[in-house]
Amino acid sequence: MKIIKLNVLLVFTLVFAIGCKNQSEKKVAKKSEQKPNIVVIYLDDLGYGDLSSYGATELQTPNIDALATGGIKFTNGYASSATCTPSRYALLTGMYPWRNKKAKILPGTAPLLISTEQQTLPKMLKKQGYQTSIVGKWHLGLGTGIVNWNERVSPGPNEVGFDKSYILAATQDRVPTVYIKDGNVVGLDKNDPIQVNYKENFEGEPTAVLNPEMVDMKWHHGHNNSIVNGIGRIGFMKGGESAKWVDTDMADHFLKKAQNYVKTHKDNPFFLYYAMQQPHVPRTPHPRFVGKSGMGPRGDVILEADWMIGEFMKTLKEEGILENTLIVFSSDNGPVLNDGYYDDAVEKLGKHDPKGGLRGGKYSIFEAGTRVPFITYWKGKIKPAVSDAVVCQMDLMASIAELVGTEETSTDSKNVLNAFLGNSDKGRDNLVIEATGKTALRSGDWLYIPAYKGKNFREKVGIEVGNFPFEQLYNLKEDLGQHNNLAETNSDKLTEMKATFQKLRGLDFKKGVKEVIFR
Ligand code: NG6
Ligand code: CA
Repeated sequence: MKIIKLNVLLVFTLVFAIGCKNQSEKKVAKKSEQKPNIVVIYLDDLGYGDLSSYGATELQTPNIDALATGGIKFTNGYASSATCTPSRYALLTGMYPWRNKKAKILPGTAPLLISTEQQTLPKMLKKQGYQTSIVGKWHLGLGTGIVNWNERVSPGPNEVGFDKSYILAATQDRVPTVYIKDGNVVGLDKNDPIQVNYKENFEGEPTAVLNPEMVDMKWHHGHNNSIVNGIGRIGFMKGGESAKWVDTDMADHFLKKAQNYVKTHKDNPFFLYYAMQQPHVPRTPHPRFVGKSGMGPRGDVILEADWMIGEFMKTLKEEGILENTLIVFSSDNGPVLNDGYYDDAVEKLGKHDPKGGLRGGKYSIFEAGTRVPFITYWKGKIKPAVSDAVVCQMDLMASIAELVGTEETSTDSKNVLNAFLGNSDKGRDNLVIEATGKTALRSGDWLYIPAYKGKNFREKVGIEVGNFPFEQLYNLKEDLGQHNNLAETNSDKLTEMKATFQKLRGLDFKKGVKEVIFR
């Protein structure tokens, strides 16, 4: 009798356990179904005023505008920095780049900047069951120091959280000018190995400075080392002929990779970091976009990028996942016209204002360096609005963590998910922005820039970088163009801002910090 009772109990427990397991499996399946795909579309050097949705009248960018008018268009959206590498570092790690001294514009031979131990956005998402991928520009270093480009290059994106990677190593103007898939150079002929050097040329190899007759796009400053496809580059490269990219095909090439990724991963939640190369130099529009903007190659590649994004959006729609995908659109730093090549960007600019009324540009601690177009779009989920909330790309980590249900984030990243989804106008209270190693504080409507050594006007690129031997204080709400320095007249605000800045930067100014000078 006892034995029978026990058996009944056992069967009961078993049935109950199986039932529970099925239920919990169902729950997991349902939960993962609900997890949205996340796509970050990141442009390179696109300015605050370069889109028609951000006030441009001389350029029409209908596809990006559709994201801006169908989502949240941020008017106070920031890259962490006024150059590429530090901004990308902050975006992917959720950490201020000025905490890492090596987070500066990197050569193509630099070692990986992100530690393989570090928290990253793709790592966090991977843990939550996401498939993760990067297509496009990397510029965060590869390998550990000396890279052999003819073997698998590691560590790289795949070692810091990306399941898949299809990248250009540094920038379009830097060698090696090849695509790298999951660490391997694409299309490499082992009998024609690649060698890369940033210090000296390889014997007998032409350069843009010595062989101007071989160059189609004249260099203005820098960009006079190895010649690839008639364009002088930064750095020297030998071999790898069959692997060299075609510059004018790059946008189509990356688009195809991004589309294929979506098509093959649509059944499970994915994270795609689609890092486009436009409108960084060298600006090489595909022939079908040449002359389309009337503004020369810079305008043409912005139209090209806009078209690519339209095609990419069509793919999300056709694959039936548009309503389950959060799209974040932004740029890594502000605009520059002449960044080292004669390409008519200055001459054909006309009435267009890439800065959109801001002061400065790429490399600048003034607003145009870091304030960039910033859009979140999620069809059916985000109600269209314009938001003045101060948000930074660094905040994607904490905000997306909240969205996918984890607390594993990074210290500098702020959870502004409600602002990203349009449920709140509240962004961050404070943000330290950075430009070529110099930092400043945005707090509320105010911007404080310490006194800095060095010249304000960088002649070669024609940009005011913001260095003055005195402190600057601006009320951005009343003075977006930063024309009216209130440091002398509003000493209370100045003192308050300085105190916050010192606290956030963790610097003891009394000990004498070389870069930052107080009166
Ligand atoms: C600079 C390059 C510039 C651009 C920049 C990186 C020269 C003279 N200038 O050093 O052309 O490549 O680095 O841009 O070489 S970024 O957007 O990737 O930060
Ligand atoms: Ca850039």
